[in-house]
Amino acid sequence: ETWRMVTEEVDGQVQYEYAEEFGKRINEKTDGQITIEPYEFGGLGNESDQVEQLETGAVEMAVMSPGFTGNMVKEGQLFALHFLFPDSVKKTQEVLNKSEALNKDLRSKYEEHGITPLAFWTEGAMQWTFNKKVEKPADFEGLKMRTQTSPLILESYKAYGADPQSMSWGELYTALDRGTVEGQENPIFFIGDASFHEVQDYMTLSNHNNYVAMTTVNSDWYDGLDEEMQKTIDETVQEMQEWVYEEQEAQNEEWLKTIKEDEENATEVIELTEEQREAFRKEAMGVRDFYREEVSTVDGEILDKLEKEISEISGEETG
Ligand code: 6CS
Repeated sequence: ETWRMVTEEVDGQVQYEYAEEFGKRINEKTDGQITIEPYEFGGLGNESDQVEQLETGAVEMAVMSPGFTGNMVKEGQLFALHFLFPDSVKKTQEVLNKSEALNKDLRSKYEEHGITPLAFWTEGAMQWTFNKKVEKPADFEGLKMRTQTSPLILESYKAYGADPQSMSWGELYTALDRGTVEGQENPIFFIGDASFHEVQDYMTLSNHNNYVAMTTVNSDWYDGLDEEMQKTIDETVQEMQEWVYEEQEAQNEEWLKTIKEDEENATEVIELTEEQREAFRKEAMGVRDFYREEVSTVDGEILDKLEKEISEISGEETG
């Protein structure tokens, strides 16, 4: 039997490597009964098409970013909130592993749409790239910023005065090159592997958020599997949490060096000081009220619970 697993990234990048490793493990554990066919980004359309494919059962499994599901599962947009998770990527992963708000409450919100997230994991801290120097919120004024499709992500950039627009990453290199957009956010490995730094002059190390991805399955398909098979999947998903943490860490470290050393496509790397980050944090706080009050159907309870869990794990104030 073959299960299809669609990803939003290409060969070598974290999500695709994840799908390959996951498939290898499932194949071994089932003595070759199950083969997982990973799909690179683009093979089955763009990120939003892939959400639909999982929802309808056209594919069994997917690695999916909540940033493309915001129009469907409103609550899932909490991942768009800047400075919510701990500054430490390691602690963020701990929250993602342990949080009941995410693994139980948010999961059931996704299940209302036929999608079951089995795990949440980070692909690393997100950074910004631009065609100009950006070090303070005022530098965002009128800046054309590319984002994923979740409305709250756009809202987060409007809070800095930017002019955000959503698009698939498949169109992003060309859009940056032509100046259709002037900046974007992503973890460092992705900035490097997708060559965005070639068409951007500045990279601001802001650590304003973590990139979170989900291992998801079509709910009806998963519920129809026998218990033993569900257990095999669940166990493997759990094992993979540690594996993918190390994979993203290695890729992010390696790419930071490569980008800094790339003289042909020189990128000025600016590391924000804590004081500079504080100025962004201040502007970003209002977006939490917007999430609680204005994003329809959101009652704010999941975010309240998550904020408590975050401060328990990190010992840090989340604002
Ligand atoms: O920027 C994006 O939309 C893409 N970034 C990552 C890290 N993975 C896939 C996603 O589509």
